[in-house]
Amino acid sequence: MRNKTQHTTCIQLLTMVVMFAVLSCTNTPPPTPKDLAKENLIPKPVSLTATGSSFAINDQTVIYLQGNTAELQQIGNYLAEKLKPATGFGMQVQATEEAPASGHFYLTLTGDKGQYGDEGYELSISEEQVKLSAPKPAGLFRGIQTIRQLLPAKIELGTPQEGPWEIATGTIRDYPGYAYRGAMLDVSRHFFQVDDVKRFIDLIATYKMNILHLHLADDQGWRIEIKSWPNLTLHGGQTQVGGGEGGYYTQEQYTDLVNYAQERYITIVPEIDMPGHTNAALSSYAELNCDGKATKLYTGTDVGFSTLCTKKEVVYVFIEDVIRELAALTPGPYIHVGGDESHVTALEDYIPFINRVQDIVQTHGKMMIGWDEVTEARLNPTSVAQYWAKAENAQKAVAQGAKVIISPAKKAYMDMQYDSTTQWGLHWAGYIEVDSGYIWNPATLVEGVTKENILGVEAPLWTETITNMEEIEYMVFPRLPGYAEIAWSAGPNDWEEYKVRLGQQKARFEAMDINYYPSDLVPWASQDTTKEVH
Ligand code: TNX
Repeated sequence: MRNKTQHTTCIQLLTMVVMFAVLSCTNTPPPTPKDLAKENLIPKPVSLTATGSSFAINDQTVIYLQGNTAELQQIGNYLAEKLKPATGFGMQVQATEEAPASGHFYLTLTGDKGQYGDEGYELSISEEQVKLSAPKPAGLFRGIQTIRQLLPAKIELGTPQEGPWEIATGTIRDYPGYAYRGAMLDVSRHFFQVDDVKRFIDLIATYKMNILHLHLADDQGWRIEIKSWPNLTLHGGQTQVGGGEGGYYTQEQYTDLVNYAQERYITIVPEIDMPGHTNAALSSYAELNCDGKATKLYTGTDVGFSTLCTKKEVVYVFIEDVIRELAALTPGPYIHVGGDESHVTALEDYIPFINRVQDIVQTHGKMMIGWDEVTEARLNPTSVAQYWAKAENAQKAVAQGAKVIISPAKKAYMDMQYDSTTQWGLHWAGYIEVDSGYIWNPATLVEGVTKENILGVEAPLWTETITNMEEIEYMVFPRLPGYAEIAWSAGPNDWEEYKVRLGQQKARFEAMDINYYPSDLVPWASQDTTKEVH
């Protein structure tokens, strides 16, 4: 009897020793208490519940994928590439049939759309696992942006940093309020190289935008190669505002951009502005002019002086060729035909012109988008008007059964200066400080144009005064996260609450090397605040 008790005590002791050894070997500190509800996410998610603890990424953490498709693999790799540089961890990506053991990421496709739609996701974080599930791959991609923002800002740096790499526990359920959430970049007034456009794509992807509208042709330059009309780029692409050397994208380069965007679940909407804003084309091909004479290249910033000769058949041959080639390069559903500020096109010529162009776009299997002036014509219900200036044009679109993209110059034009001291930009629509850019609601902006009529929100950056990436970033940040939130969250928005979250982005902007405007209206947090529960 005595012997047996001794034996039991011995085993107990041994077990304790082994357990202690195992614990000290794996050296796992207890999870840090953290409050998911205190995280500063932009855009703000639809719902969030916090459970008070944390998940820690370590050098053993794997990104498991439920399923083995190339698309899932690519999304897993994207997450790994975001986490590897700063953590210095291997971040392996692996397909798996069953739920993984403790300590890992788990990305799953649920199939059933439910409330989540094409881009929604559920992120459920426990001490054991970060599980990201979505009906569609795009939802996983959006959810990854949330994961990035739940990690310390230094996760965005390109070299290994000290951990810990902890994520607060709880559940986030999230999906967008508007289907179309975009930014526009004018590459005509000043040309920007492929790498700059890629960075722009990465920046907008961070805030869950899904559209990049490229303004590819205007008076100052034609920027996309059209093989059947080669002079458009050879001649019409060779300068820009101020007389610099301009440039253009070959079809190959453009396809590279389209693919780069697509991998980030961003659709490129290409715009060829017409019948006005066409001097680069009119200078490249004499026959597009009513007088048959090619114009000179233009490097100024006036608008509204040029027009295609709408009465000439060759103009429609030209448009047919351009749209055909552009449609072939465009997996997305839209082609933007401009249509704005055609001040030297008579209205009786403008209307049949737009009607005919709309038919050409449709013949090539695409839906037409035009600036709000196109509502003068007969819009088909699949066409979309982009409201920038005239409220009654947005109402006309709705009356014709067409949808509206909301891009009010007074609120959403990122080329508008913040205030009178801003070095770049214009102010014809007013100054747009960071608060003013955020305090508005697309669904109540124009009487009679409600959420059901609105496809989404887009913030354009015109580049008459913008010449390089640093200047682009200064005009875009910090306003863009606000536009992204307006489009994603689609609810009533509260500047006092938002400005705190925006201020917390400072460390992230800096880690991403973004040249942002440090507005006095934003309470910039001097460093990543610790979100630990005390
Ligand atoms: C108006 S917005 C324009 C552009 C200019 C912009 C400058 C629109 C449809 N047309 O041509 O670049 O103002 O802010």
